[in-house]
Amino acid sequence: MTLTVPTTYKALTEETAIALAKTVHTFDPAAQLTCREIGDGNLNYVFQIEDPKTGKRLIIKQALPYAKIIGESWPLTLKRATIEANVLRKHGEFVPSLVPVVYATDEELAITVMEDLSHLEIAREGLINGKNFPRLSQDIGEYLALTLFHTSDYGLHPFEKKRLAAEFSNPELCKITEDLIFTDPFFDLDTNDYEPQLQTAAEAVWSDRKLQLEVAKLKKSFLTESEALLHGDLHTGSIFASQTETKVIDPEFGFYGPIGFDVGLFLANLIFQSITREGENRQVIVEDIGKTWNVFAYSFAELWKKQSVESFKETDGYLEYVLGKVLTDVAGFAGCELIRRTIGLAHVKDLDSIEDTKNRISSKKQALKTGQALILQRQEIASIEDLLQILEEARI
Ligand code: SR1
Ligand code: MG
Repeated sequence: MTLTVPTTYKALTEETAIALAKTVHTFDPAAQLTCREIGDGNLNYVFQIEDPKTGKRLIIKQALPYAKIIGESWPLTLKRATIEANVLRKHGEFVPSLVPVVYATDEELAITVMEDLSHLEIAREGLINGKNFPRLSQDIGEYLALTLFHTSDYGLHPFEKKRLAAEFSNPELCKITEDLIFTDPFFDLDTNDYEPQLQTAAEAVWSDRKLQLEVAKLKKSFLTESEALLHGDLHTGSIFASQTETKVIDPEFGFYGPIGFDVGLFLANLIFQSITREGENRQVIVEDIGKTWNVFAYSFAELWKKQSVESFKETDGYLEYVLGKVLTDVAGFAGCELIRRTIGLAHVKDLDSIEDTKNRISSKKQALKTGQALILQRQEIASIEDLLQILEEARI
């Protein structure tokens, strides 16, 4: 695929990032600003600018015209920078304390200037190091309920909802998800990446006809259900956290999709932790999984009762039907995320960083087994306890 990069686009350097920061923020004009490139994601550059005298900082994030994880052979639209900034702004209307402030954007340079969050740490890193974040499940449960309800037909006039769905059309980034989460890991393709010890387990995924049919159905939901403005890539690497704060970053995959997708991706990334931990430490994560769902479902139901614009909102059983469908989807989407992060192109450090080979392979096999079980048994899940039971039964 060829891509037209605007002639004015130029990749920032640390020097040009500083010059840019001076034009958009109120640093002292005489300040000797410093700059570090701190991006560790798959796609973008992230520059942190600081005035060492005052400690004042900001972030300039720049999209590259290709995927950093692969290189220039994988062109990628720069429009994702605008999508990301606009999702942050839209979600910020409903959860201002849970997303960074966007100070400025430049569409042609594909940059977003935003609040620095380096007093927090990436949740995935902390969790891998055995930390717990007491606010994480409460905050993410609320983030999910508020952002998803208020951008859906349950909370918006249909004209505004359809206007937003058009504004947040994000075909190129959705295609990555369609391929990397819903297609490639379920076929024997070169894009997949796994250790030789997982060959038999990977072949079992590729030859399971029932699993393929269920994944096809989940992919169809992702392709066709324009329910709410999703974050689109809500894993624990997209969340900054501390003991007292949570901030969701990086919604460049944002688009109108099925509500269960964001919830499912987040829960899957907690499930990786439930696989790698033991004893009490594991129990904390299991409780976080349950609490995230319960906070989400309770907050969504309260919003529905108090603010829904849907004519059928008081029809007996309708809210329960909607939340029941979301929970079924959550299990399925979480299952796909568990499988793709284990044998697909983009992995998670939670599993890859396990040094002991036997332990790492066994954890990866458990992730595959859990993913398959969640996808195949999702129609039987009537409560979060049922989902947690599936995690227990898949333990190796
Ligand atoms: C080529 S991008 C690979 C993965 O990184 C992003 O964070 C998304 O999860 C995507 O699937
Ligand atoms: Mg990201």
